[in-house]
Amino acid sequence: MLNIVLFGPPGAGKGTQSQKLITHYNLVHLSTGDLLRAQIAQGTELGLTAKKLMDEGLLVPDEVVIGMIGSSLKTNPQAGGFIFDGFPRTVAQAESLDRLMAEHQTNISCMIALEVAEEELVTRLLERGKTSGRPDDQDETKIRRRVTVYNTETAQVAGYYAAQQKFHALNGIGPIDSIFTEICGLIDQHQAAAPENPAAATSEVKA
Ligand code: B4P
Repeated sequence: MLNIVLFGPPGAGKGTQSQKLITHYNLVHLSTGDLLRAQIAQGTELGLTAKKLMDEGLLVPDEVVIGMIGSSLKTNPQAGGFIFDGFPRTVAQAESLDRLMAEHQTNISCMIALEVAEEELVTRLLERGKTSGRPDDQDETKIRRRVTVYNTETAQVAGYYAAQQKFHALNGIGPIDSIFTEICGLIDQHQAAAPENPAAATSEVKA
């Protein structure tokens, strides 16, 4: 089973690349941002609480997003694999994801991080804000707060996967298709080196 964590600051291209990866590898896309926005659209109590935090560029509590991911895993028992987009964003979320994966007799294959400088992130998100209708994309102060939250609360999640030899970083600046090709190259190397693959004994993943 192929389970990818796509990682990076807001606007790095996680959602954009996820759309291409789910088609290419036949994966189920689990974006906590999309799940939260669906709750907001339905006007649920959870959505109302999340909206206040999201509009300010702050993280939603761990138990909320962990619960949503747990439910989504249960509702997709036939999935050949998952792409986690925007999750985990804290070490507590990463630990919970490992537990959830173990309950489903699987594990995280690798994390792929897209690296993009702050000024480019701000430019991209303000541009998206012209059409997305997302309040968190329309105000530069809030965008910069999201980047700060990423740097202070989320970036350390990379170390969690690095300790498991599952972390890979890529330059997220450049044509979307070129970045996609690079991500696929990393995933394909990982699959070739996976223990369940008979060719693994002679394959090695280059970080
Ligand atoms: P998300 O929905 O995850 O939003 P995001 O970080 O902005 O990423 P997104 O995937 O939408 O954008 P992308 O980089 O693809 O989170 C929103 C909020 O929800 C968070 O702030 C938080 O409040 C809450 N939340 C979500 N998950 C949570 C969790 N696990 N724990 C706690 N809280 C959580 O793309 C951005 C733009 O860049 C697009 O317009 C795209 O066209 C453009 N772009 C992409 N690649 C490009 C490239 N190579 N060149 C030029 N432009 C590019």
